[in-house]
Amino acid sequence: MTEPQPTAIHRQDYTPPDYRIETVDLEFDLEPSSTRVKARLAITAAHDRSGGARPLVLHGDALELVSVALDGRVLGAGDYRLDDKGLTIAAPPPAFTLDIETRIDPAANTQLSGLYVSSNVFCTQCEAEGFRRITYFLDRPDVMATYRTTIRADRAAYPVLLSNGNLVEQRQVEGGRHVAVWHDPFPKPSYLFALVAGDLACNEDRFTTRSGRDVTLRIFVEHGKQARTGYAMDCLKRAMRWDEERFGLEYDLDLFNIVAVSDFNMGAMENKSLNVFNDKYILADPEIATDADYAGIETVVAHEYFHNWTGDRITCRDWFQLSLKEGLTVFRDREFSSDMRSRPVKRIQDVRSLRARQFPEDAGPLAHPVRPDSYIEINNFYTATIYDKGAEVIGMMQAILGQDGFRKGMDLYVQRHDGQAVTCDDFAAAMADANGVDLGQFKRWYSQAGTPELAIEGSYDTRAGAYEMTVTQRCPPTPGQPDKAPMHIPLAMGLLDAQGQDIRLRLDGETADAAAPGRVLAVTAPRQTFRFVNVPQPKALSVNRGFSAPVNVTLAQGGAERAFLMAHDSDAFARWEAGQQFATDLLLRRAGEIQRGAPTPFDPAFVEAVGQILRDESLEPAFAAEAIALPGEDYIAERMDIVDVEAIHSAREALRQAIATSLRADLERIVAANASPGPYTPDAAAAGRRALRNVALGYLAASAAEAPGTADRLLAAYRAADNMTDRMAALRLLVDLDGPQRQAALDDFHDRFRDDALVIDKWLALQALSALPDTLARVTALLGHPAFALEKPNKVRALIGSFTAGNPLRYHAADGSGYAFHADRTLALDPINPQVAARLLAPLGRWQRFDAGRQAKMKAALARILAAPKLSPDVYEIASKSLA
Ligand code: B3K
Ligand code: ZN
Repeated sequence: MTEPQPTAIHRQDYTPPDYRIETVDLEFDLEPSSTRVKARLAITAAHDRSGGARPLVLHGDALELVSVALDGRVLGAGDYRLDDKGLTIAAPPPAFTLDIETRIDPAANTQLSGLYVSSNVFCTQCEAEGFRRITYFLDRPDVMATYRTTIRADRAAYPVLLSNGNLVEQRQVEGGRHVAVWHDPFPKPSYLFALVAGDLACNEDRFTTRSGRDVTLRIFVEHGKQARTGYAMDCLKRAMRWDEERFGLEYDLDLFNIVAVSDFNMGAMENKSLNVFNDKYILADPEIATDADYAGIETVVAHEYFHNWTGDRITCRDWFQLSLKEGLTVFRDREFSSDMRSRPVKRIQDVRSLRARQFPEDAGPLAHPVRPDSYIEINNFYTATIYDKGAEVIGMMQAILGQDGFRKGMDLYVQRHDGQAVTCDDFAAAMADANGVDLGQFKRWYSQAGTPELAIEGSYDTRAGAYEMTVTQRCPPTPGQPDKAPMHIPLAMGLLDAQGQDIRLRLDGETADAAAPGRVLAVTAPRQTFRFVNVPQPKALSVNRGFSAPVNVTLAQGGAERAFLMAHDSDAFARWEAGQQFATDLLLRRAGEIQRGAPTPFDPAFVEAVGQILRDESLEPAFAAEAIALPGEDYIAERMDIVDVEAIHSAREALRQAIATSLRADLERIVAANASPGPYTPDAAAAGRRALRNVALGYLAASAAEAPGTADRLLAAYRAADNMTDRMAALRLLVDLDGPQRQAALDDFHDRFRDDALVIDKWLALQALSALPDTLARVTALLGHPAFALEKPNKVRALIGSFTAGNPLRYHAADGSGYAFHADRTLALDPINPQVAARLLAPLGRWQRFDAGRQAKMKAALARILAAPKLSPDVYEIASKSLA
């Protein structure tokens, strides 16, 4: 590389800002290719000036400076310094007004950070550091100001003009333009600023808060899409009510706006009172959205709304504290979805995703603590660790303190810190102080990266009637952290008797009234033995119930014990987990046998246990669907010493076939019994029946080789579907089967939805996920399809992301073609949208997990990326850390 390499920023170097900005007055004159922004900032020195004034260093990126004036005096070139990082005034007075005028080019902003244009709509994305691409500013979250925003734009092209807070004034002006003035009374950091201008349709509703505030709710979308906003609106109202009931948190303005746009770097953004969303998380109707899409909308709408308190009213002091708002808000949206749907099923799905995304991150070169110590590009740290492990950490606090204790801690947190920018330590202190507990050791969850490993052994002493469980904890080394101190791990567990009932457990030394059918143990030492007394002969040990801690557990358990837990554990999560671990044992064993060329039959006890689930009518269908679904190829890969994608795929296919062959009648009965009873409804119960039916259909399709009619059957299911869930389920199975039926369905799907960008994303993704050997060739051809564009993040994620992150079998082709494709796409995308390019890069960094041949090819792909001139800091950081 010829350019200087980007440098890292360290948490320990944090210093409070030298200047405060009290008020911000913004004036936008909107033109797609030349927008003028006037900013008037009221600035005061925050430092002791006895040693003299300190320089004011304002951030700026890709700005054209038109003028700058201090207390009304226009500054000359000698009065300030301008470089590619910002604008510096050497020694300003203690209190002054700064007027800055900049010019920007939103139409050319393909990074989608700052102010940009998406399908003729002006919109902003300022988190983390996009505001500096609008004007020069102290663009850091601990600088909180009140904003007044004036927007001037062509009235015909941009009839809707929105910003944060309340609309103060709207009027027409000369030249066919109009003006809107917004004022946000709540001080906020610049990353929560938002502006939207466009020709948008609106769905309006109302919500009355529990103290009687009448709030207008509006969801703005492209014209013609209003009918698809009903579900999101319903979710919003339910989320508003839920936050009042569960946490006593009420909405604080008279207006709450949501705008959905088609080009967005992520899911959505919680700007104060003006949330901006990716279309994907707003638009739904049964024709275009799957049950998973509906669930995603519910979660994301709630998540962004919940940020109003955990993020906006109380924000982060610096970006190292990102999980303060993200982990907590994910925890809150999970609790909400659990209350709206089935709690165990939600837990299962969250754990699946934690294991698929966060555990690998924590075990690879990009591992970082929930509160990171350094970063090069903060946008690279919107990770599964910050979000999902962060939410696990909050969930463990609730497990330790109980729901009431947790609520007390939340109340104290809000009471202490409303209107402030604070740290993860402040949050933990509120929890500890409200409950009079010491969370000192627990806080290592914030500072230590890596997934702890628990080795558990249990033994029963018949004569003494005692059960001893010994737990050894170890946290593997991660980059920069070779040695770890022991963690405080809340471990929920129980013992089942031969009837499958929970045995009441009390620890040696506890009084009899401490006995309870399940316990949450505090695992705190490197090695610890828990001795339970007065225990009758147990039949099975159940650990980490409810996934009480995000750890990997090693527990030697035979198939019979796992099958017993699958059938009897009182904790639904643990029943599911027993099945997953049983299947994992079988799949790892079969993968090894495939490598040695000598497969042996699967343990019939597993297939029988699956059959029992299919026949158990007391189970909720959504749970049964999860319980019979095998662990994903990624999860099995994580458990292998050297990943063998082909052996894993073959082993998994073989187990699917074994289940299909043995349980055909049960599976057929499930498919028939759960056929859609009437018009589609997105509720959890109906979605659960569809899920169960479609998993069963998937097993039946696994035996395609034996049952030649499979492709016809799937095509018929595709055609008969009256909703997107069933249509996609059939098509997902069909894309793995080469033949005319596959093409007929794909063509039909494309023709039916060709004008619907969101649905075409599904069409792109399905083809990228196909197990067929020519998938990469098809994906490469689709890059040239008119439906694809590198400028559109949803398209990139659908086609490229689905292939690189969702299709291990074809991505890891032994010839390295998948890796070369990935490097090529990264290099093409980086100059357009570095955030998205960097986000997609993680799979290449997992090279340590593969055989020597693949390792060499993956490293070569990374090296080729790193050698490119003008690499963004985003891609540089991920690629260089991946190679380290
Ligand atoms: N806070 C935003 C994410 C911003 C990502 C910036 N690269 C959405 C959310 O977590 O709610
Ligand atoms: Zn968030």
